[in-house]
Amino acid sequence: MDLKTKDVQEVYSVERVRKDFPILSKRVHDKPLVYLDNAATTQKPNVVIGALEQFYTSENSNVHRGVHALSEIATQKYEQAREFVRQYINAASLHEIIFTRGTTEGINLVAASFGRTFLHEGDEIVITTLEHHSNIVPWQLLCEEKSACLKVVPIDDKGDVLLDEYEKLLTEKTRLVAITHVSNALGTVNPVKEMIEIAHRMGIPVLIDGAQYMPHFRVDVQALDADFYVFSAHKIFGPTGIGILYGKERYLELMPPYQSGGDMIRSVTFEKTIFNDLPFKFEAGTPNIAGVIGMHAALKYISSLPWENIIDYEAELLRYATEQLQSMDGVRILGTARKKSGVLSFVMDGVHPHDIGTILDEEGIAIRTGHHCAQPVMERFGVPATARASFAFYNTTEELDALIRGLRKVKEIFHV
Ligand code: C6P
Repeated sequence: MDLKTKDVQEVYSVERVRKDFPILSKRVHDKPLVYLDNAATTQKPNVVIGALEQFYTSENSNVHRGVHALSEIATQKYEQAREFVRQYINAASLHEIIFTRGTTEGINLVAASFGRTFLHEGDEIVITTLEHHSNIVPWQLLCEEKSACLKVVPIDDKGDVLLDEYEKLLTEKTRLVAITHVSNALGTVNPVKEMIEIAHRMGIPVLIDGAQYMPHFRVDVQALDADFYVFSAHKIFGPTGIGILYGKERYLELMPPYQSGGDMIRSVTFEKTIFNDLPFKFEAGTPNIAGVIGMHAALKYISSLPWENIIDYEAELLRYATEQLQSMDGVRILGTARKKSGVLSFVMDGVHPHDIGTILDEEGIAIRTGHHCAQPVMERFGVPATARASFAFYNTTEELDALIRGLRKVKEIFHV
């Protein structure tokens, strides 16, 4: 079955793009792999695999430490990657780009450093029901430590945040708002620009969890006016174990180091340590150099793609899959927000999501089943788990047809 938007297909050739990802031609259980678990992690193009190999075969060395040739190359590549990230997200300064292990570490860094400095007894942090555990637990622990209060913005039955309630929750005691840009469990795209504006009117800084937004859209942190923005390279076709914390310089300057050790210092004596400048103050120890270089290759790759067409193409994939699922008896989609991206979460009457996942796996189809590290979302919808198909720009309608055939098989096996 073809996509309806022929124009999109003409400008954007999914078949050409698929050739860049070697794993996509793999067979699983002797069936062509249909990879629909992109919200968990994305596949890697040849250029990323090649960049990692090149680094380890001919450039491997530590950064910021040596005067020898290899160390200079590694340092140069590492810092060039930082500049590429800066441009990609349109940050004002290189001082605002911190390499982390990923989204989770970025949030933990802000909770530990900004949170411990600026949160006091009786203060409040505001999050939403849609958050991934990574954007709940660090704030919960911080609030416990500081005798502060975590407030949660409710969502409606479609999975949209209730903006009126959000506004009501903000008070003079709110020290930070931390919200996801896109929900990993439902696919809701939050109106974060509006939410940031509302918080800023009261002088409250905002952290955005961009983990699930970055694979589907381009972000401009200055246009958003986000105070902190975090994401992971592995969800944007780069390696695991590396990610970005963007923070406005004026906040990062006021924040103490998160971890301490090598590279984050200017001088150390047993009496006193003087910290290094930004961004190095937040990068203690030997970093994930290969990861940074791999992430750079991934960002270069995706920035060469026709984004306007990709956004339309992915919207078509989601529309098509939604329509197919809606027409299946006994299947309920969770998350029908005004604006959605990349994710289709569903339950099937009489079948546990894990059984759906196992039967689809036998057909070579990879989806995720479970609570998706978003248990409060599951609770809101009264289910313990869902089956979740999540898309990337390399997926095709043929793959969605395979998913639907697989689900019909599930229904046959379970007689539902
Ligand atoms: N969600 C999923 O299957 P890390 O693990 O640090 O790269 O990302 C954590 C994270 C934070 N926020 C959101 C919105 C996320 O979706 C994730 C990761 C994956 O949905 C793995 S649990």
